[in-house]
Amino acid sequence: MMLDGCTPWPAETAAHYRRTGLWRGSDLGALPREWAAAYGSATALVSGDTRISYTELADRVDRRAAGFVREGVRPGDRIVLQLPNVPEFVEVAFALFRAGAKPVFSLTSHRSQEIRHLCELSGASGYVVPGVFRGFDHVALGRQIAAGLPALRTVFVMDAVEEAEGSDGGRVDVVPLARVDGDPQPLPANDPSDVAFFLLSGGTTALPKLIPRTHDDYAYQTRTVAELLSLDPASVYLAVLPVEFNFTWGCPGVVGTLASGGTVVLAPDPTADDCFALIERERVTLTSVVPTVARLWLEEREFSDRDLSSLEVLQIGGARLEPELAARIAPELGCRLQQVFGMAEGLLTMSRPGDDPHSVLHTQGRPVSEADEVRIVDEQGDPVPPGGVGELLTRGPYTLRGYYRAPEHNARAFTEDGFYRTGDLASITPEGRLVVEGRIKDVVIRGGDKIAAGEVEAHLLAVSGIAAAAVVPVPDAFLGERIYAFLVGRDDSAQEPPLTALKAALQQRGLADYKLPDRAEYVPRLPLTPLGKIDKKVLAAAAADPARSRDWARV
Ligand code: OOB
Repeated sequence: MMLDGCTPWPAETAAHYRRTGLWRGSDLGALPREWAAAYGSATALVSGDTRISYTELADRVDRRAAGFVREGVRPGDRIVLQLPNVPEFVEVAFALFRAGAKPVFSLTSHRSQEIRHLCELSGASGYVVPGVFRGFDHVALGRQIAAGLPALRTVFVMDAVEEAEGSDGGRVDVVPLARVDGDPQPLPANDPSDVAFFLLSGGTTALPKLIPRTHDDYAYQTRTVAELLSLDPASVYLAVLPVEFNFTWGCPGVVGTLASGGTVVLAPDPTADDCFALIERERVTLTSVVPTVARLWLEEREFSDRDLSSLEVLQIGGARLEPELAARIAPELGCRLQQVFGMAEGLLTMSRPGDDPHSVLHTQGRPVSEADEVRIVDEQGDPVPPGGVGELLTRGPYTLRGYYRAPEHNARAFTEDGFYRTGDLASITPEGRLVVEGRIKDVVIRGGDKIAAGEVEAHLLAVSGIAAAAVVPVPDAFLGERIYAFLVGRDDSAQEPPLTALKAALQQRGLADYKLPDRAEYVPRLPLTPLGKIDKKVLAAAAADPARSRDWARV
């Protein structure tokens, strides 16, 4: 049974996935103990000078799970988890799985807008935070949100905090993670078909959506990708991107590496300095980055004498990888490139070890599962001729059937027969490899971060002086894309806030920094399509070509 508000796979499909051995009745909460039995004193996690063995990890997870239960966490509870790349992230996530609670993976860059929405949508009873991180006080945010959300009872804090009463009058409990500890106790097993945790959607709508990932589907995903990469106890994975990103958490990432008996090294940030040093020191064999980070690393490589010879595979995904950049990976970093196209919603495609060099540079490889179904369709939803470009639809054993608590959005985002409309444009080569050709969804992909245009527009409209707003991507050599906002001011042009004021106003509203427009331009009006919608194609073309005269603005 899946948590209320989720869409299960149809019973026959689920039975088929079980019969064919894809779904094996996994319980993510039970994994650390199973791994400890298999890999014992081997190193599971490395963070700074801290090294944690498999046995220690399982012990910590058991003690924390007991602690969460003592603090009132119950099976089915949703808990927003917002921690950086530290061992506590892994421990807390597995402890919550173990306690039957469902962590909602949020980004550390999320601020009050995102966190309040996630808490509200998920009905979270708890919020796990670092304390003050990169100058931002997450405890204060937790108190502030809890004041308006009675369901949110506890803020769990990684760093030591003063247990002073906050502005909420002490209604929310602020509990240091150090206190989330107890003698291990028997806890009920999880239903493998139930939600284990929620990932965030890159989104197309004004408010981010939650993606339920089940125990069975995620165990299947991580196992399949780990096998595809032949991971084993000698594998050392460097978690460079935030661990809560599906790419880092399970493609094969943290979970796939631990399931294989390997070592996960947590990088505090993606800088070449830090990461090259960790690759050298820990003899890292595999890591995954977005194209922007790969570009940074290539730029830094010539100035670094770090020994990167242990690195076997660099996975690159999350945004379009230019073939020019792809071609530099093997010669300049001395490792194999694996292209990864993926999404928090499920489907993953990857190039394979034996693939011919041309396809590794120019395609995003094949779906990782034999059971992944992909369709390329035209605007009417009809299949395009072989090799043609169209929207990519998919369903399969680890692709969601519905967002959490979003019936109306689900009716649009899925076909009647359960295919997820990715919003990506793709074609398939005669060899069955996917080539991402663009997208129809209204999203900016800035350095791998996904920004829903509608979300930023809604906030811009709330800024005084703005009558209309349209956000489009503009190509950028370093970040891939940046955020370009076209704005129509209210009557008086003296009232048009400049970019710095706009950014400040959006930050003031509590929007995460990575969603702030990089450029804003005022126009007399926004161009419309014949159907009366804002013509974003025209805007995107205009944004990309500053020299072009903006005739449409005067139409
Ligand atoms: C990954 O997941 P999300 O959920 O942050 O973003 C998914 C979207 C895709 O729909 C596509 O628009 C874009 O990101 N994308 C790519 C891409 N990989 C993802 N666009 C072009 N080329 C690629 N290789 O981004 C994600 C999740 C798991 C593994 C890897 C990436």
